[in-house]
Amino acid sequence: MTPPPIDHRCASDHRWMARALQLARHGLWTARPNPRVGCVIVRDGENVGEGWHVRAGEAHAEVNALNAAGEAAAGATAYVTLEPCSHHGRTPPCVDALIAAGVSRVVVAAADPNPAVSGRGLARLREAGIQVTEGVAEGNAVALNAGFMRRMTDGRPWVRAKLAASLDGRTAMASGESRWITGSAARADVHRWRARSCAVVTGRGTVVADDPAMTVRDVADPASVPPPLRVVLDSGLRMPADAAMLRQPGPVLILTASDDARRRAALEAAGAEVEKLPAGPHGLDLEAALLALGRRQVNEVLVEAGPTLVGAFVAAALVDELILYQAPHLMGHEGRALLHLPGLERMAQRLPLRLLDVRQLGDDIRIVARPDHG
Ligand code: AOF
Ligand code: ZN
Repeated sequence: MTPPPIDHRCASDHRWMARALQLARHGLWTARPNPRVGCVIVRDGENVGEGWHVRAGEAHAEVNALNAAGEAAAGATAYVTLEPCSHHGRTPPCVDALIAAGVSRVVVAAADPNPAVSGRGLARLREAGIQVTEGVAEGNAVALNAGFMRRMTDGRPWVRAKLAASLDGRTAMASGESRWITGSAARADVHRWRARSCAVVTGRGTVVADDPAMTVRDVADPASVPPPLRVVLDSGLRMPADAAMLRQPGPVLILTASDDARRRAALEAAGAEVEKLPAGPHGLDLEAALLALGRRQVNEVLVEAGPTLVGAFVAAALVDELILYQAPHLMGHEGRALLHLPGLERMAQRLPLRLLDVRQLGDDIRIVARPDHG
């Protein structure tokens, strides 16, 4: 059978969009809560200007690329990883900039689900006589902004849960000791997941047991990373006001179901913000907690908590991705189990996972898996 003929324009569209996606990834840690977006301006088969969205409040990817291209943008094709915006946000609409620059074609990877844009960007370009091609490398562009897409469509963030265990699935010895299970490469990797997250979530139990800082430290240039919101789920508002988290730079939010005004005042005096939410059957309503984070423009969440809280997130089908580090040790049957998932007895009740990525980091293994919510 002869293979189908190569569509050269289609092949070069994919090549340029791959470059635009590569540029978008430069904003991985800094563009939040905005999406990561990249743009390349191509004229006569040549890259005449490129850019990406660096920080919320600053110029969008298209404007940076158009500025780099200057006059060369006239008659060119713009490759953009997200539908160009049509609204006045913190910056003017990118569609106006593309039209004013005289580009003749715009190739877009993913539509922008932001209700302020949502198809109007593409419509405005077409009305201006610009040729528009959609959906080139769409899956990659959506994956890069899974959190932004989820927040815009469902009002809640994309949730990752990080777990670290021995090869036999234990997270602490019978004595309670748990430092350190994984090695330095795996622990640095956690800081990279934190750096891309708008919020890092833990529970009051972990604050009391480990007194973590939950900051982004172990990356190349930590000062350039906007500090993620550190969130403590604390239904009874019993978090100690002298917790290490409260002495580190960056905002801390405590989500609680308690009305205790005295504790609230003490935590606020220590620098935390406190928000009251409805209670669920076992403490805080986790879905309400995620919606509260969505209202605060949180795209991606990294949950770093103990087996009870992470188990509750998993059991409620609120986890989108598990990041599991496993160290080459056996900690024995008396150690603490990875997740508290009550009520699982029969094989039919197992929670299926789909493995997305398995690799070795230092001496440890990292597994990225997605619960199969069916
Ligand atoms: C684009 N190109 O590079 C980005 C876009 O407040 P603003 O002005 O920064 O607008 C933010 C919204 O613009 C954001 O919610 C999303 O819909 C879109 N982001 N659009 O054309 C970009 N970052
Ligand atoms: Zn824009």
